[in-house]
Amino acid sequence: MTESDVVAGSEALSTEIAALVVGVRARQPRAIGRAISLIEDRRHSRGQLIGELYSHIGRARVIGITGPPGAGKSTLVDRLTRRLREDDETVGILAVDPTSPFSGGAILGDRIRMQNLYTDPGVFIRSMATRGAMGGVTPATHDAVDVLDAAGFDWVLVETVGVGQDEVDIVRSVETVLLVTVPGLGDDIQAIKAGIMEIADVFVINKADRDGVERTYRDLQMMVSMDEGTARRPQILKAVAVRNEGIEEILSAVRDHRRWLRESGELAGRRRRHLRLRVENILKEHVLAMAEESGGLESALERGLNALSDPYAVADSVIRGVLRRHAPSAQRAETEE
Ligand SMILES: Nc1nc2c(ncn2[C@@H]2O[C@H](COP(=O)(O)OP(=O)(O)OP(=O)(O)O)[C@@H](O)[C@H]2O)c(=O)[nH]1
Ligand SMILES: [Mg+2]
Repeated sequence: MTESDVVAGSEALSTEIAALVVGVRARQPRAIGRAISLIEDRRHSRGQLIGELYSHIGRARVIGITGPPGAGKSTLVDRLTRRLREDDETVGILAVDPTSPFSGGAILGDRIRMQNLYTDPGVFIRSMATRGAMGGVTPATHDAVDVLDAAGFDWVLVETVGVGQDEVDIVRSVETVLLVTVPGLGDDIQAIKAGIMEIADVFVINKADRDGVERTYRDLQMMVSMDEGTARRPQILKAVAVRNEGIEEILSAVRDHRRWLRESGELAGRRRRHLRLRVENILKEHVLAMAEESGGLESALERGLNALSDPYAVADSVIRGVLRRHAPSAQRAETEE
């Protein structure tokens, strides 16, 4: 991102973006893919793209599928998608792997598992690679969900691996969070508890063909009943994704949850929290870009390293630099002092 990118918010809609918008709205896979690439590359025009698409979003049911590595998330996504396709519902899928910089293998695995779906025009599948930079993968995922929503997919399924803060932030943008776990992961439940537990709307114990299902079920039930903080006690379901068992129940739990969100008024609160998170992320990214471009971040850091400034003074001087460049009135006030 360059400085002119940062300040050129109001420039005319480029022909490239205009064409992408038309393509996305027509649900053309190539246009959708290019739109998501533009978002991933963090091109400044992504703001324009989202701006153009924004009046068309809000129709898709956005479901997050998260949980430990290998729990069967992709298999579940595949089976849920097949079931939805039987009812002619269209599905956009985002597989996000923010934790591993080497997600190529996992993505390949997903491709093989979901092979048949790749040729179905009612399904779009996209893996989103990791981004190390601050404000990286989370805003990109939110934007990509918007693209799929605006493309008119009835459902958007977002798969994320792991239980870190990135995942929590990603799945916060969805309507319903499915937390997939497997039998016998005693310690795992502790990990889940620490991280993502409070945002799970439905628990799925997958691989219920394995030993220890009942134990895990009881553990989860106990954990859920002890949590006073949640507005609604999450449902706990069992599934054997490879045998297509429990899929119907999961979809029905998702529909129940969606109904509750609307009837309880919880949806409005979630939307507000989500918007705040998203805007905060964009702000951080923009302010940092401005600091690098016009606030003299690097030279201010140099002074900090030479012990001439403390970190607060470095940050202050960077902010003053940004203001001098971007807000003429602030500059005037400062010179008048
Ligand atoms: N026994 C059994 N195996 C399953 C079940 N569901 C999935 N698997 C297997 O578990 C393995 C991992 O499945 P994935 O769907 O790739 O799991 P994932 O959670 O998407 O994995 P990552 O994306 O790598 O975190 C595969 O070999 C699946 O065939 C199930 O219900 N029972
Ligand atoms: Mg997977």
